[in-house]
Amino acid sequence: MANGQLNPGAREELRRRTMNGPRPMGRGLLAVAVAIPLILGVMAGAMGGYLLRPPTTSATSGGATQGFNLDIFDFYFMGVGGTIDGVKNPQVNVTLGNTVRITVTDKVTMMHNIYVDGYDVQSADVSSLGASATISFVADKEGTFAYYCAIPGHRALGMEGKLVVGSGVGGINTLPPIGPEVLPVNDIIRNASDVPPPITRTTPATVEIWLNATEVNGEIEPGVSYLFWTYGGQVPGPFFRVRVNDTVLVHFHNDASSMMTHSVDFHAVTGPGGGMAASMAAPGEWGNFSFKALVPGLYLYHCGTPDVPTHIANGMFGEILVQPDVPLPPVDKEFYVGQSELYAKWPIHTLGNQLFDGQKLWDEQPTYFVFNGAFKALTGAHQLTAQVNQTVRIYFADGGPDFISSFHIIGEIFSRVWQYGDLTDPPLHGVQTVLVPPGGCVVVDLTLEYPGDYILVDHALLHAVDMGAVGVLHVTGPTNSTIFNPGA
Ligand SMILES: [Cu+2]
Repeated sequence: MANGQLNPGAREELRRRTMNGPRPMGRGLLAVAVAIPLILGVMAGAMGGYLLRPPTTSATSGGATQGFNLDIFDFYFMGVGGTIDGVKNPQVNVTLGNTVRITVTDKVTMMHNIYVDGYDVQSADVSSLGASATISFVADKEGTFAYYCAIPGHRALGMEGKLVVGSGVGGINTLPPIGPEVLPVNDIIRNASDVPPPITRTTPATVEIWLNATEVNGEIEPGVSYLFWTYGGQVPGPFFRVRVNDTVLVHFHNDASSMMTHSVDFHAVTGPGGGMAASMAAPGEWGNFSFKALVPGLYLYHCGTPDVPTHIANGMFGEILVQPDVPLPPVDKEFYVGQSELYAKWPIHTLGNQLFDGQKLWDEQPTYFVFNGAFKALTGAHQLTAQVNQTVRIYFADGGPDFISSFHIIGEIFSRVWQYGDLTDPPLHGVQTVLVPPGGCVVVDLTLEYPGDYILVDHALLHAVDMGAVGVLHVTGPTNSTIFNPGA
């Protein structure tokens, strides 16, 4: 069972880092060797504020009381006693009108809890071996309801079972109301022009790059806030530029305010995990490593902390360009665009504070597709601008985590395409749409001959016009009726 294997791996990873972990290279922070329980304790304590709602332990009068015990492991529930004894994520059957009492006991040291859908009851978090918590509620709604661990990502990793009340048919199983909008929000939209200038150096060097993981409230669309997990406070993370054969010192820091452990896996790295294990850092920690940029190209980077798809979907990806010996042809403007999906609890356009929904991720049912973090982000104040007769280059990545992008610009044709971000081979010419896999990149050039608004889309058009993967390239300058004549 894959879920059962994940934890020993993660645990081993933590143990290894604790014993042999890298020493911070920068800003004078000291590496502190701490025992695993302490690391996990810090993580647990830091995540304590991440409850969907305050712990609920309601004892209400009902019929008879039915009690159940569940042991908690990473990442599943295990029935204890009675008909559920030894059953993984057991179905819990109760009689309509009875009082249900469920006690969960932590058999590991990672933080977990139990939440019951439809009844909106959540236990206190348990995070130490043998710690337990109990929920109690009256099963007054007939139907089948999910119970699961409400720590972000844990439901998707397999911590879910069913509560069947009465016949299990029907009943009220609606979403609780969306929370009020969390304010203030930060602008998490990465400006598409946020690209460092080309490297003009002609020989390799040692370069240092700095990356800070932060969890910040931003807007998916006006009136819809969401807790993004970011590199540097924006989505995608900062654009890095190095040169082939450079030695790159990566200074990865997980902000002390974070609730989660984070890391970074650079696809430009030749080495285990792309640096994921070497950079794994609990809140407030550093995880540093170096690598040699052996192969030119445009590469994705992303968080490698389990559950990885959750971390990417919440915003943790970016691009690093490894410039070739022979530079690409110069252009007038360069832009940076990253596509990804958002998986939200409530339907698209629901106003308020959205929450990540691990089940939607598990089911591969995104709520939004976005460029640079938010619904139709690269429009209005964030649109791309250029002039007639300019050449434009777009560095495009698909962070995913799960969907291919069919990148297209309505009304334009890519004059050069470095497919898959390969900068060693000659580009393609005259391409309308490029396929970009999750975990991949592409470099495209355009020449601009006629003014107007050119729309960047994922040409799986539902992803664009309805679900948000839209940008505008606003081109100003003189018209030319031999190129395009709207009145002919
Ligand atoms: Cu992360």
